Amino acid sequence: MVQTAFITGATSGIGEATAIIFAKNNIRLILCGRRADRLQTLKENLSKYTAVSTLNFDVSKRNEVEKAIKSLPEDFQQIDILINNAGNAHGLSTIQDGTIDDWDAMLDINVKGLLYVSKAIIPQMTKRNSGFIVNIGSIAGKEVYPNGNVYCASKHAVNALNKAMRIDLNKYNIRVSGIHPGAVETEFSEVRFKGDVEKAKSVYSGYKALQAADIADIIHFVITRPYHVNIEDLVVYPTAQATPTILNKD
Ligand code: NDP
Ligand code: 8X3
Repeated sequence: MVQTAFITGATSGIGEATAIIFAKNNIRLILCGRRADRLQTLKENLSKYTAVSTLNFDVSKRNEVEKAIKSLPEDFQQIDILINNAGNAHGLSTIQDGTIDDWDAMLDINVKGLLYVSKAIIPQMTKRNSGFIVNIGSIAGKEVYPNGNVYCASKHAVNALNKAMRIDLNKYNIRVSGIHPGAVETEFSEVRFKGDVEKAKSVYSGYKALQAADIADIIHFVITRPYHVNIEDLVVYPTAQATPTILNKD
């Protein structure tokens, strides 16, 4: 049976790479993000493989989320796979120096955004007694590191929600998986360092970081196991990284 996946944060990095591997494996796509131009380009590129619909909204705006999901064309309304991926770090500083705007952004997008999207999609899955939710956490959701404070808190929340979903949705036959990557070379650090490209590049220099396609490949593996198999939690590091702060650089 051809399945439909709803991917948040599909305009770059892990979300975009996941869209590509899903498309090549004949999974229908609902691609989401705030950058409409990128959604359009991705749709043009992937439509040769599969059916693609796009939704342009901000996950942290509850009304936008609800309105966008309600607006899906009829043949995209059944969502079999939800990839809760949208999110970013904003800033990297001590708790005493961090800004409340950055804290708001991380909690609103990484935690509340994930909840708003899930709340809109879970009822159709419980109704059908079937579905798959993949939550993209982070090693920041497993360990706290210096200056990571609120980003780590937001990803610890994702880790908790991943477990909570698995518990609450258990009786509905819904699979729930958390994937927690270490350093992945995407636009993530550019966002964290507010457009400072050189600083962002230095995060991934001197070693081979994970690539977005590595995580997408793992997501695809996880969602293609037989239905009775649920890979509930995966922590994925680059070989050069042992903990959030121990990195074997040249
Ligand atoms: P990118 O910056 O490349 O991608 C982030 C994606 O999230 C973009 O598509 C962006 O789309 C979307 N997004 C951000 N804010 C919003 C918002 N308010 N509303 C809707 N979409 C939003 O980073 P990654 O691909 O690396 O990050 C993807 C996920 O992986 C995140 O949850 C991140 O925390 C997690 N992660 C990343 C790691 C890394 O080292 N890169 C490691 C561990 C976890 P747009 O701007 O168009 O809205
Ligand atoms: C992204 C990886 O180590 O910057 O979640 O938190 S880290």
